Amino acid sequence: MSGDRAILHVDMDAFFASVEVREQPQLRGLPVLVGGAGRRGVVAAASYEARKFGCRSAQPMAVALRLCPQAVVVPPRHALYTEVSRAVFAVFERFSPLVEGLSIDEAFIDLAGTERLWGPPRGVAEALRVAVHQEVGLTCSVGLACVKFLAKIASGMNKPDGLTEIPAGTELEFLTPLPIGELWGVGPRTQEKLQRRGVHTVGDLRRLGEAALVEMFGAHGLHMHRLSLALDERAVVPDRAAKSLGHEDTYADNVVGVPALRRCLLSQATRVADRLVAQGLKARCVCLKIRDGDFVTETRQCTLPRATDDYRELHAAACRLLEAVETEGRGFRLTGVSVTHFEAPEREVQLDLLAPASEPPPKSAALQAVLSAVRERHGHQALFPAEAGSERRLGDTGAITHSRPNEPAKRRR
Ligand code: DCP
Ligand code: MG
Repeated sequence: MSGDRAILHVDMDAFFASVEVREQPQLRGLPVLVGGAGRRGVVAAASYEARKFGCRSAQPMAVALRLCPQAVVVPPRHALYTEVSRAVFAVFERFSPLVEGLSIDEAFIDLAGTERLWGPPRGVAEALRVAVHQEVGLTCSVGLACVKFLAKIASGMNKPDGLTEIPAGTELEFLTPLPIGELWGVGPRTQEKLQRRGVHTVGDLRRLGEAALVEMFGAHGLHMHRLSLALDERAVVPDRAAKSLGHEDTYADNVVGVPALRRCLLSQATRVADRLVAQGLKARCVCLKIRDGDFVTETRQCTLPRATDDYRELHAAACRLLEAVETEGRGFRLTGVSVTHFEAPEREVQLDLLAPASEPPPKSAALQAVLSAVRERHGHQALFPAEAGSERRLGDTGAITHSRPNEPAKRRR
């Protein structure tokens, strides 16, 4: 997988049930159901022995017990599972700083830059599985691929206690026979619509083509088409890192009029771009924050057609957002530009090769990197776009914002 991204998706096997078996070794080898035993009880986790009888998570306990009357029912101990989850994530974090938790027992791990320390990705995946087993006493299943969604599909393929690698270059071959429902974001309604067009597998979807998919589903169609080509530019965003970054300024005197506001936004777009470059990130979503003299705050956001770290693209987006703000007769005490939805830049480069010729010239990326590097070394005023002007700012350095607006909803840790 050299030269490519290497992403692991790790998912613990029958997590709650396995923790209970670890705690009560007499349960090993038995069908175990963790969940409420009452009349309305639901199965949270079923051991693989219980699954042979058709028992599943989210099943009413009464149904599970009808399928497997000899199952041992164990009431859940959530505090214990949270503690074990922390121990498991601590092992993950030894292998890479780029760990993104999806739920209590599941994470993406980006192995970028770990090769010198840990060797090739497959070996890392094996070592991680051994470490989790030795140190926490549980098994997990791991998928290894060049993009997130493939790693996630792969981890489910050899459960429990499995390792599935999708070697670089075999992604399309792997995807072709898969049912479309395996793709992220392809729910029952989308599946039904596609099946009416004779699309059952990812290969069928690819053959249907981008134009037809966009016509049927808009942006979602484009997204599905890209997935069918194994293109998934989503970065592994570590939980500890910011999921948005931005810059805002509070002004000594209210800023009045669109030209002056645009200058403020240019200054902020430039700072945000510099920080994106410094962190090797590009962002797809731009957010404008603006507060008037009466402390009325408005925020607006938009999604860009492609991820960027270019101050001009960020500034243009912020100015478009400004057009939707009523500026007549108002003075503004604060403006801010922030970005979210980061993508891995190396993936972007690859996409550029496939993109139509209307993309900005590569010169722009090089220019942004040079400008950022100069400002990094000589301070922010060293190479500031002349049009940015110099509104008198208060709290100029303290206004860097970091937040995590995209905390995965499913997370239960
Ligand atoms: N969980 C729950 N209710 C659900 C699904 C899951 O309480 N409807 C809890 C119990 C699971 C844990 O979350 O043990 C992890 O969920 P998974 O979907 O990863 O399922 P398991 O880890 O139990 O099994 P698998 O081996 O399929 O991952
Ligand atoms: Mg699991």
